[in-house]
Amino acid sequence: MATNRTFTMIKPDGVESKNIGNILQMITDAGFSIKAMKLTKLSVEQAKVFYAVHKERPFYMELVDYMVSGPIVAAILEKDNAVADFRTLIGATDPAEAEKGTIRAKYAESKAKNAVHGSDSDENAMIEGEFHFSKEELVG
Ligand code: DGI
Repeated sequence: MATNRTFTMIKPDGVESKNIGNILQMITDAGFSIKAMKLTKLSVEQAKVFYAVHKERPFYMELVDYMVSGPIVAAILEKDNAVADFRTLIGATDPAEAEKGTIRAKYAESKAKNAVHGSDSDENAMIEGEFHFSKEELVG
């Protein structure tokens, strides 16, 4: 995946709260184009692999259980400086600390139920995008 791409998920709380449309609108208004997208549900095995970097953290199983608790929307997004600009758009992990106007400030419930995921590096964007999508599903 090119370095002007990032990977995102609208997490179960973002779907449950009926904010898929609002969140996608914010993403496209900010200049990102959608290169691949799907509504899906992670298995426990997939969530464990996806969040393996956090496996030593005390909240790991809570995070895995939460991420499989309902459907998610996974997407690959493209824009210059995609990873950093998307992290700015979503705001801090804890919505109480997220800048006003960010996706998490507007739509997240808590540090655990924080509405969206955004890759934290170009390398992880590529790994995470390829984890969820085959080459044929990249249509943009
Ligand atoms: O890159 P971020 O998603 O902003 O944050 P991160 O890489 O530090 O953590 C990954 C995810 O793990 C985060 O989006 C939500 C979850 N998380 C972080 N801290 C906690 C947490 N989940 C629970 N249950 N409790 C936490 O303290």
